[in-house]
Amino acid sequence: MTTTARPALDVPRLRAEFPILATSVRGRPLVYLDNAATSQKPKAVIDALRRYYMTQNANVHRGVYALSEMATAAYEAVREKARVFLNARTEQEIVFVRGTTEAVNLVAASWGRTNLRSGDEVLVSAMEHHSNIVPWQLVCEATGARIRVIPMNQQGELELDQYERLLEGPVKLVAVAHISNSLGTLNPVADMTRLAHEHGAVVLVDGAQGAPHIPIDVQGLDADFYTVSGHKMYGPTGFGLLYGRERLLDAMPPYQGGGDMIKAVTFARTTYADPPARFEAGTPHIAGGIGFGTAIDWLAGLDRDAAAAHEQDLVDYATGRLREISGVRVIGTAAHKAAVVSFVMDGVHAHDVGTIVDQDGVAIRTGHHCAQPVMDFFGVPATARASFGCYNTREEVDVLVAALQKVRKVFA
Ligand code: 7TS
Repeated sequence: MTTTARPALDVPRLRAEFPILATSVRGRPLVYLDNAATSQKPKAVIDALRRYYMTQNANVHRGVYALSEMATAAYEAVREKARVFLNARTEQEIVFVRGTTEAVNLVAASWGRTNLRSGDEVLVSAMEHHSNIVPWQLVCEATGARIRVIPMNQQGELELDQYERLLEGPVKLVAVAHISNSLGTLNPVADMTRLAHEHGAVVLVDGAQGAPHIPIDVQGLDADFYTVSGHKMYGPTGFGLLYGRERLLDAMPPYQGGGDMIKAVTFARTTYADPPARFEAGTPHIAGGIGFGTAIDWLAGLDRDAAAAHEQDLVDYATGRLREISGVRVIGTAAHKAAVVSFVMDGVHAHDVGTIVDQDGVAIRTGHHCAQPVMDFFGVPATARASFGCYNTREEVDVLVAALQKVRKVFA
């Protein structure tokens, strides 16, 4: 069952780089299948965090002493790495943030409050994570703009003809996930961006689940904004990126006020720094940024095509094996998917599924996955979700499936 041909990726060697994958949970080897929530971290990233605090720790952008200069250089070097990682044109287009949630809130608060007016429309897709819905609702409440939803079909694919129809309206911005965290759908964001631009709308792509799984080219996608959560791509928590087209960032007001984002301050008047500093008030997560840079280096050393093929194999394999279990239904069957398999089991709440498989050391997420509208659409309260990283294996899928067979017996 586990021996058919697989894409060439040296998974045992990869796994050896992740210390936590060698640990046990409840006396069983950890089977970590919750990578969409957060990935595990390779030793190189953990070492970078430790090295920073052991040898480089100082605040950035202010000291004249050697240690602060060293910390600043190490932190700022990450901006060029991030530029290359996303294929942005300039470092000025790379804003350091906490993650996708902060990135979307920044764009909604700054770009949104400046550019949205009563009567304008913001399009979000039916499969968005709450963090790509609620910030737009907040800015719509404040400006009188309104949200419209790009519908999806029963496979969990966006209805592109409906999307084109919606674009005929007074749409100012389209906010869409690159890859859905609850369904795994890979959306055709390059096509969607082209259509939006033809209608004069700006596009934000939520890349929280994109960047970990496929090489990102913001120029190729022609996205206006692209968001990254470092912790989902083998980096530390609390650090991510907002890519913004330079022309748009230049025209945007600050998001938060404080140190590091100004040119000059008097009580009468303050002038603001140019992007990206304008959007980076306060002491940042310096160690997180440096660790994130190491995660980018680590990914650069990975054969990303082979990793994507391996993850695709896991999705296909898991989908097939789950269908062998009576009463299991896969939610999200798009033709183009990545790294996520959501499912429900007849007569068993997803939380019970999660709790029982945990007894066998299997970590999966259960619940609404911060995508309640997706649950409503499919008429389920929750799903169980296995989500893969490059280090997962078919054998781990087999452990999950065996654990699910036990769930089936318990609830027979
Ligand atoms: N957008 C998508 C598509 C996501 O999957 C997530 C997190 C976010 C935005 C928010 O990212 P954050 O890094 O700012 O928290 N998704 C999940 C998940 O699927 N399980 O836990 C978090």
